[in-house]
Amino acid sequence: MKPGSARPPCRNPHLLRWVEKMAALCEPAAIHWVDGSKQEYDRLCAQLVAAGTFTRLNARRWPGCFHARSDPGDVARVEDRTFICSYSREAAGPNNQWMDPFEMRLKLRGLFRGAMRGRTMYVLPYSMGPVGSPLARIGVQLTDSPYVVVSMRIMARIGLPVFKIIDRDSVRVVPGLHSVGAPLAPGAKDVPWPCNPDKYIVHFPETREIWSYGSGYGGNALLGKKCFALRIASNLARDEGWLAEHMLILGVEDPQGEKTYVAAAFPSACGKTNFAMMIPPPAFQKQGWKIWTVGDDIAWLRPDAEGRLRAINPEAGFFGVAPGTSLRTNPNAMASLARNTIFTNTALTPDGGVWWEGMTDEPPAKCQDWQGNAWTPEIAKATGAKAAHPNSRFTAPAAQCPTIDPDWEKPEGVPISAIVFGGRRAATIPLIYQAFNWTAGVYVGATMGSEATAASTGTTGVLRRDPMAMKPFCGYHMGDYFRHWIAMQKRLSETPRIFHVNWFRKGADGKFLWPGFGDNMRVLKWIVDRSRGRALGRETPIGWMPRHEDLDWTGLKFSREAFEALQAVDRMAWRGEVMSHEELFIELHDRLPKEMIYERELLICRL
Ligand code: O2Y
Ligand code: MN
Repeated sequence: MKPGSARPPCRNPHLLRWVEKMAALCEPAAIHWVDGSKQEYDRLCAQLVAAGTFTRLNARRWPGCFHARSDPGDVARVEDRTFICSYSREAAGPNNQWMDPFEMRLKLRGLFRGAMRGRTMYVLPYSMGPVGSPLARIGVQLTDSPYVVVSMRIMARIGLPVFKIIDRDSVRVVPGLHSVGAPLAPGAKDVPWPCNPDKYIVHFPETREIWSYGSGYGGNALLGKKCFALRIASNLARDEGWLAEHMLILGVEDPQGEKTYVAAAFPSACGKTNFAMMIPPPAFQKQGWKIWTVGDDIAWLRPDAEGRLRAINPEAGFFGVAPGTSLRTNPNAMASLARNTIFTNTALTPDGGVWWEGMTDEPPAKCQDWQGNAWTPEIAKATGAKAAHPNSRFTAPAAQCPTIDPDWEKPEGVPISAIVFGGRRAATIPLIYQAFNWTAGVYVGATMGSEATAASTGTTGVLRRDPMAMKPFCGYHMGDYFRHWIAMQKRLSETPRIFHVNWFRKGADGKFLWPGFGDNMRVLKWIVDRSRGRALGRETPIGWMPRHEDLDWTGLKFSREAFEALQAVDRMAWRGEVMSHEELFIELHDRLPKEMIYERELLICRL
């Protein structure tokens, strides 16, 4: 170990050797073994304040909260710099950017050589899922970013309890090497957000490794989230017979106190966090309906000994989009982020608070925008400048959510009765329908699409096929992924029912046809009742649909005609839709399971 290193709190020889090798490559000035304690967190936050990376927020209004401003060139996941370096290009599939793993290793060795000079290398052990849960998996991230360490303390379970598991069970660990790619020359002054314009987010699926270079932001840098819990875990899941999915998990409690758990996959920026924390309409609350939150972004689903699909949220926090989050749209998120939260790229108000577009009806009279410039509503009017970056985020502990499910950390997970797919579609796709069976449901998920918004790189309004919301996250060939989904049915004694929702259908006047938010509860109730075999529906060419009388309208006037417009299946438009499925299938043809072709043909016949 380098001089000045603390003693490793871990004896695992593989881990010790790897840390030593990576330290020899990256040449950090010191090594810090992360214990995960509150004292360590406080020390690192104070260090980040001193470095100018963090601003401590007004302790009375925002207790325990910090604000960070990233480099303007490091504000989001970089899909075009993300690689799946499997041994063969075919294994990665056309859905991933591939590079020869030997070439990539050579490239990375060059980039990482001396990359941590002048910085501390943190050895950060983390558990995705409750520590010790049979569904949890362990990773160790080496990083030169203290911002990443404190963020990971919110987003995952980290530190000594994880080292203990590594020592006790000699479990296989997913190694992740991360550097912001900004070595410090002796005596050089650091910048508040070091990073490198050259970015590489690289996954080696066979060896389960992650190498991330150049970014300190979100999904690029907090390796437990998208890199491990989705891209690497999707490979683990395929090999081990489970599912690693881009899904929220919620529990619906009915007036009798019976809980039904639902997992839902919506593409990025389609309201997963809002849905996961939904507050039912007053009339439903009065009857005793309640929504419980298990997770807002990722679900690991595995059949138990009885063949029941069980799910855990592998994360421990929310990395939510700030703009649009308010007491009106998501009071539970607002309560979750009211303390002990890190805000990145939001605006900073003169009284030491944070603000973002949509947080309040009235903007502050003045503030500093996400880049530290003076911002006023007048400037915004004249220039269109946003106070907060559209992808600004809050990193908040999930345990602070008022609706966090009492069983959210249950080691065996919660039983899943329904799976919901959804996207942002202005036309054609009805509010809600149920797939006829598991394979038809896999087809529904495989062909789902969404009209692009700010968080992704596409232009607004352009339809992007995003199978199971996993396009940016499936760490292998999407055709093989569909095959794995189909095969999962055989492992299940009871298959969850599969549904598709679209909260975003618009009328001829360009207005949304559905009020959304709490009223989504009406749809969720039908989903729960269908999954429990106690609700009626009508058969249509695309699946089972509720009739007007099948939804509970208590407290909302929504006419039969309006509902029929929302649920209309326009056969001509659907034929166009099915034709466009072919584009996706052609792209995946070499590994597309036959079942997908059959399902498409059946759908065409029904239309
Ligand atoms: O831009 C980023 O790094 C964050 S992306 C993200 C964060 C939380 C949940 N989901 C996503 C996503 O892109 O799906
Ligand atoms: Mn996501």
